[in-house]
Amino acid sequence: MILDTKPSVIFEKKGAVGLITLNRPEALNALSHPLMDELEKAMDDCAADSAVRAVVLSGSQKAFAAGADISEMEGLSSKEMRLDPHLSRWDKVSTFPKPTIAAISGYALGGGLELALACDLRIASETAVLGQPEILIGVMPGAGGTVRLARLLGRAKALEILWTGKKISAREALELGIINRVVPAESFLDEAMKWAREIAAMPPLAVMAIKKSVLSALSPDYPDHPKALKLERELFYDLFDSEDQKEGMKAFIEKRKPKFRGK
Ligand code: DAK
Repeated sequence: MILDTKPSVIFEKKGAVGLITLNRPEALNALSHPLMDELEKAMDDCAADSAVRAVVLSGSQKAFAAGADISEMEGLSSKEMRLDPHLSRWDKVSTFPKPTIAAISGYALGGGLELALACDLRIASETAVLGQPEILIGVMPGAGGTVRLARLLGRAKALEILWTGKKISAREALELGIINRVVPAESFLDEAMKWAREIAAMPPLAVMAIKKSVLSALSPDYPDHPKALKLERELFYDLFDSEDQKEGMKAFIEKRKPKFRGK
């Protein structure tokens, strides 16, 4: 028997940026269990490596990801779905401490869009097609799609997308605020890498503290502003114990470029 050993995820370190590429072209990068296992492993590698300061998550020109693998879910009961370890792997992306950018080309549907929504920033090729078509196969988003779209878009727009399962163009997604930028198809990955390198060049402690504070402001655990603002302030104060804060402010005063060391 010949085993298929082709990786479903390709992980490359490109300077300070970890590039994670979904690689199941035969299924439009449908998020199978093996793929999600490999994705989790790549995210763990990025988290553990202090040289990696930002992550770009991408697919192919044709598909970022066309959703969870329908063939894996099709016969499962709700009890079996509940026992599925899939969910923790999704949390890994949404709670990842370093900056994450989804570079979307082609289809980002269902779980594919949810994966992109779990990232911090989204950049899309002008050919990108987004949507939550789960309703069209009798279910609903299960990995954050309803929550994140509701937060991003408000009730009416979110429900329109979720109830119709319609496909949304990159331009429409930009207007709605689902994605940050639309770029030409041929350069979507270059643009994402460029953006990631810019963020990776920022002082990493401040980058991560800002992310932590923004996530806390949006978290159900911190629904009221005073708590979120308190955390923000604490994180802000903490940074004053860092060498990077000293270097950053000193460099400003001395009118030179700061040299940040992540300490
Ligand atoms: N799953 C499995 N295979 C898929 C797939 C998917 N989501 N999407 C595409 N493929 C496969 C097709 O079956 C086909 O395989 P072969 O027939 O060649 O073997 C191949 O990819 C090419 O697809 P098409 O022939 O359909 O290509 P077209 O260009 O004609 O159409 C399409 C492209 C993207 C419009 C179409 O493939 C499509 O509608 N795909 C399904 C999109 C969809 O419904 N996505 C939502 C799936 S449900 C959870 C976590 C996540 C989720 C839920 C819970 N928990 C942690 C609790 C997520 C759920 C979902 O995403």
